[in-house]
Amino acid sequence: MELAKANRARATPRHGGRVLADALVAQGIDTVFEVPGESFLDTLDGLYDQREKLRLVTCRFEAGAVNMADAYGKLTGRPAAAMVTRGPGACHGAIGVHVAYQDSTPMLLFVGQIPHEDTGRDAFQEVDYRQMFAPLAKWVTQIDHAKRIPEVVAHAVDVATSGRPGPVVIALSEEMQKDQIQVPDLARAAVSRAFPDPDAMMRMRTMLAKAKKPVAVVGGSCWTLEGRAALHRFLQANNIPVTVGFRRQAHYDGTLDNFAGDLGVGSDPGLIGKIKDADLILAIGSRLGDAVTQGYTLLDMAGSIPIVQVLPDGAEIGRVFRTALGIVSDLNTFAIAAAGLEPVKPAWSKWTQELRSLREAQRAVPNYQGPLNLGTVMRELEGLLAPDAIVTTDAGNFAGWATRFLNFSEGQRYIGPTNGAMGYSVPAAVGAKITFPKRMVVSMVGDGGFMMTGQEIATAFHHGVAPIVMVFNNQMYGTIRMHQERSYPWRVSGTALTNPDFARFIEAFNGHGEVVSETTEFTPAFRRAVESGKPALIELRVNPEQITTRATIADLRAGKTPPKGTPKAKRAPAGRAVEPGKKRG
Ligand SMILES: Cc1ncc(C[n+]2csc(CCOP(=O)(O)OP(=O)(O)O)c2C)c(N)n1
Ligand SMILES: [Mg+2]
Repeated sequence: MELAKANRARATPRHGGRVLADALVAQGIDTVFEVPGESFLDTLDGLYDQREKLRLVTCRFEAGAVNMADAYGKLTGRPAAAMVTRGPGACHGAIGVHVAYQDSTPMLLFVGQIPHEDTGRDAFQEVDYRQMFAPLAKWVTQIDHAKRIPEVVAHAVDVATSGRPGPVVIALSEEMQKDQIQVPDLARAAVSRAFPDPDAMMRMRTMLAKAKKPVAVVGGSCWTLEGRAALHRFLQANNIPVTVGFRRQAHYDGTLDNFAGDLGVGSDPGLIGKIKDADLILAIGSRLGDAVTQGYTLLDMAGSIPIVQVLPDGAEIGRVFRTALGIVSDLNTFAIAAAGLEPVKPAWSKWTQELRSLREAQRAVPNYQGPLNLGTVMRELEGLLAPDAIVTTDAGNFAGWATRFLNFSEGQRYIGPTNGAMGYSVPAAVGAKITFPKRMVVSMVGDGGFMMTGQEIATAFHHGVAPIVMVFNNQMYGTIRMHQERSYPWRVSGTALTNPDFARFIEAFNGHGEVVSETTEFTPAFRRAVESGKPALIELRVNPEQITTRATIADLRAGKTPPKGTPKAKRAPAGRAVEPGKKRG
């Protein structure tokens, strides 16, 4: 109604930039993350007029801006917009499009484009975005005529949020943003959510009733509060052991008795072994990708363990592993329908207990070498996180500490790049905190990942929000060092790092810095970080020898002979002794 009135009352033409800003508002977008460029001055001007309704977040790096938009999409299930300039801006931002694509996050990315009349001249910063983003985005388009703006933006939102959600890239020809036109705004389409076929739901129930060892694998995006609650009701009522997919850790309440842990990188080998004994897999929202299925080996492709796979896009069902039953549905409506089914009489309580006890055994903290026990730190963090805390993660071995030792409870969220992109965590935390300023937001990141996009902490200061960043500093690209030691033991090549003083880095912004070298220092440091009310950084001085939660560098080298020419001093298995990096002080 309001829109119709505004359309009738609008007597004067608007420039394309303003039409775009109005179209975003009309489609329910409320946040734009951007790094400016002269290619979209008119759009920035349009956003100025809509500043009451559109929060404009000025970022420091396009990858950061797009990752912030991804975090917004992951946490709300709705798309945010990101805006970057042509050529270089689009290239920097591309990583975030890849994350959103692989992670099924709804998002709109606007790219300023060169003047249309110069197309094909290799003009300044010219790129053909339809080609560049073709394999990265769900849809790529370009607006060359301002009168098409409302239509394209409306369709872009529909594409980004329907079926398997994903990113849409929209290039904006420079001159059409300046055109003065009269065009009505378009309302949001009222599209109902796809419901599961009731017959398929009954078939699933029958399969479940026959099973003796079912396992659920929960993943996917755009879960609502209602959908999550229904999912928990269904899985609890049937006492089904629940695993979560890679970087989807908080999709299920880890404190419940049927939570069995995560399937991903660095997961419990005991749990992975047990999945092979299952006689029914309920893949709810999980694409059963290579991280979850341990490089497509966990299940066999012919489907000897029957798989029920629930996804919003039928084309994704059974993509690698043949399914016994595919259910095309919005995940939330599926969960609501599943919760409405009469529970079967589960005959597998021992099986559920067995899997749960594996999880509990994994959470028992070993006596790790060195003064800082990260297992204990994670267990303590569990008690320090607010009930509605949001934890963001990066790619890297450090991430294994949280997934192994920390149980997330129902109100908490955990987001990270399932596509394994480093540099995600800090911008995601800034984006999360801007989206939910009242919630505690904690970023976990390695020293490698932090130095990729840690400067986005400046955006937190600029917008007055205070996330807490935990930097796991092992002075190396630890994950790659791990692979290196497995394939080429003792030959450390291209993986050692020299770092700044991280605490002083954040203090340079007038933020709060902490250094934690010993286990007992962590809890007070975290509390001080929270109490400071400022963006905070806690550097965790990690023992580089402890390369994963389960292995030391010495373990990786065990049984192997040092290659000829390895100096005597380096033959010793200790990571600290061999790492050429500086002594930490
Ligand atoms: C953008 C990007 N570049 C490179 C890689 C390859 N890679 C995966 S993990 C990793 C090392 C991560 O180092 P760090 O952040 O310090 O975490 P750690 O593994 O040491 O805990 C690298 C280089 C990647 N996944 N993403
Ligand atoms: Mg590292």
